Amino acid sequence: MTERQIIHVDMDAFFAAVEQRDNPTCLGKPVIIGGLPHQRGVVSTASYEARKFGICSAMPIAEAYRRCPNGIFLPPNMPKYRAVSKEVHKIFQYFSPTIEAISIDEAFLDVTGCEGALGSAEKIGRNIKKEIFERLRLTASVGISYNKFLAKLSSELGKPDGLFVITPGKAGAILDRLPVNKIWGVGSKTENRLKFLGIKTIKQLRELPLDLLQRQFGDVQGYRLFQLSRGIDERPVETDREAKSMAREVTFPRDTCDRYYLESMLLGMADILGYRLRVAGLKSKTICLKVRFDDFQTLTRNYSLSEPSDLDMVIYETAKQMLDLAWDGKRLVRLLGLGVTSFSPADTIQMSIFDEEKKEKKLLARTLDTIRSKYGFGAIGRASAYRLDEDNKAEN
Ligand code: TTP
Ligand code: MG
Repeated sequence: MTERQIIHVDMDAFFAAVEQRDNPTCLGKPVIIGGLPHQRGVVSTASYEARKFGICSAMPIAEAYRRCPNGIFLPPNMPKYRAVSKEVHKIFQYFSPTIEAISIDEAFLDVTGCEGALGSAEKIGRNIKKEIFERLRLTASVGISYNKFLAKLSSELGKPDGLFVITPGKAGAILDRLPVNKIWGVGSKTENRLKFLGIKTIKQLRELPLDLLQRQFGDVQGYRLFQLSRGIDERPVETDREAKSMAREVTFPRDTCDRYYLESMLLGMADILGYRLRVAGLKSKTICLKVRFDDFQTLTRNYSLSEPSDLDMVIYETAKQMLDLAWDGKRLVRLLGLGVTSFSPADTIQMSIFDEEKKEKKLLARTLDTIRSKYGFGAIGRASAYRLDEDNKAEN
């Protein structure tokens, strides 16, 4: 089998870079996105100038202010970032049909076999950076390798404005010198458990036998750690069309029991999911809701629609009812997630009841899509979804 060529692109200090671009007084300055200094809440991101003060995502705003009182503190403008994200995505489409967007500012592209038409993966990576800079005046870091894990690691190692390649010959030596938290998916919990076993580096992790890892972390995660520590990752780049599910989730800057706020979050997420379904030509039969409370108890609920749908309002109204069943209206909510799954192609589905209300929802969704395809995702949205953008500091 020929070796795969995977590119991972990750925008640099994304929200902050967009603000620096659009506001010349912010250029070259420490810019902190996430809230105003006296507000509670956490940092969404910080410009590289602000990172020199030790400021990073998820740090309390008050701490960021203490470290850098002269920084420029701005609230996030999600509609704008989503619009830019969509422009970045359009640029990817020139380079490969196999694109997997994994967050608002990151994607994988599988460019295996594109060499004849577009040049080597490295040349494609350079051209992606060039297009992003010339069209959007933003920098991105590009990582190139033969699998997703190593491509993602490469873009991180090259940050900011980098282009970094990990070839099969170099992978072992690069992994050897890195701590375990550089493995995609290893968060602080796994890191601490590994530390407890005396394991700090990927090199040490590689020395652990598979059965021990599986006993400690379960069959699936144990096997994954075993493979990733060896630089092995066979996961394919999955486009939305091939994806088995799509989901969005938000951790709130403050735990909340404000129903209106939670519903506006659901509307914002349903809006994006419906749009992605329609772009991918898919309908979903199952809506998934995730609610995490302040004590970290997490509920997940699935609901099967009577017929598959790609309409924002169907997803939203279902999610709202699911929230009512899962939440007593009093407990503080820390995280809310919404997903769609059980896909079928949009065109083969016959609607059993095609009532007036559905026609209207469909027309509204199509009108939004037409405007967005011309002017970007952030150009239009439902008024009640905008509270998401005012208050929300984190979008995954
Ligand atoms: P990242 O790509 O993780 O961070 P970044 O683009 O700001 O910086 P870099 O990639 O150069 O290290 O996240 C992309 C955006 O997502 C980020 O600009 C803001 C948002 N975000 C949050 O709102 N909260 C978070 O905790 C994180 C990590 C990101
Ligand atoms: Mg980024």
